[in-house]
Amino acid sequence: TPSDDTRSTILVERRERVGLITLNRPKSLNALNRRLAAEVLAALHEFDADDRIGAIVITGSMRAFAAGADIAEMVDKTFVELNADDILSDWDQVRFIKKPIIAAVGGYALGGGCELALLCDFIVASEDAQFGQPEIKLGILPGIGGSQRLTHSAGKALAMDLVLTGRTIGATEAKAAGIVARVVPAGDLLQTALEAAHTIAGYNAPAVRMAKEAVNRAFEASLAEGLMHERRLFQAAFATEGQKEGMHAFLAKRAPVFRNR
Ligand code: CO8
Repeated sequence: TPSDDTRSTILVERRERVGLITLNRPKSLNALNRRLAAEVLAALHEFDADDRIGAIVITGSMRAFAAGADIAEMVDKTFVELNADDILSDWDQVRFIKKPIIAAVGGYALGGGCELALLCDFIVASEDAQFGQPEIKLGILPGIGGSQRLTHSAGKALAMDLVLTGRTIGATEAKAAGIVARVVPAGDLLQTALEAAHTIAGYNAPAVRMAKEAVNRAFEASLAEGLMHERRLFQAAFATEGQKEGMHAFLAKRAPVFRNR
């Protein structure tokens, strides 16, 4: 809840069955520092463990989703420090969140900000959103998955272009490239993301988890393995109450009522 808050870099709210995380370091355009990473991850874990929450939205401000890792925090780091006290691998935990996470991206999503959006399950962008991996301009390269996830979602050509030139692209180009699921006017951004999250949160929760897991397998497994995984998950869905409810409701021409577990 917003009031339980010793948090200083994010706002955390519950909107019915949706958990909303708002990145809130406006003075640095939501630059991702250690504290913000810890707070976002803690909020994600809290929502993931809470039966009252069915889906999660991460957003920033109208001006910036996040302008990247906090350059001021990183500037004096050495290889040994980064290697030993790994500020990058904190973000790996996002992968283990079972509930769907939607990124609602307005304004800048650069460097680590673009990578955080790519770590989410899908991106809803406002028309003025800008995506890029400008790390090369700072003498470095993407560090929390950009070179990999961008290549998976957009293909090698655009991934190389963005990572090597550091140029940014707008929401329309990002959508055409498969990075973004939906583009909406800036004023509709949060509402659209929340509505998608509400829709997801109303479905059979075990099936939602399985569906997310199944799509994610496509990134890590061969086609044969991914298909086998999907088949087993499909069969497993028939062990859930929600499958009986969903199908009986359809046949009885009534709306299904899913229990949220
Ligand atoms: N880190 C720290 N501070 C930042 C960052 C950042 N990434 N981005 C912006 N700020 C600060 C600015 O320094 C400025 O502060 P101040 O008001 O005190 O001078 C304030 O935010 C506002 O920024 P600008 O005045 O620059 O605003 P503009 O509208 O002129 O420009 C830009 C906006 C284009 C977004 C510009 O701020 C910019 O280029 N920012 C840096 C973008 C960038 O290079 N991002 C990549 C960072 S490296 C990275 O992300 C590595 C990822 C892998 C590791 C992830 C681990 C968490």
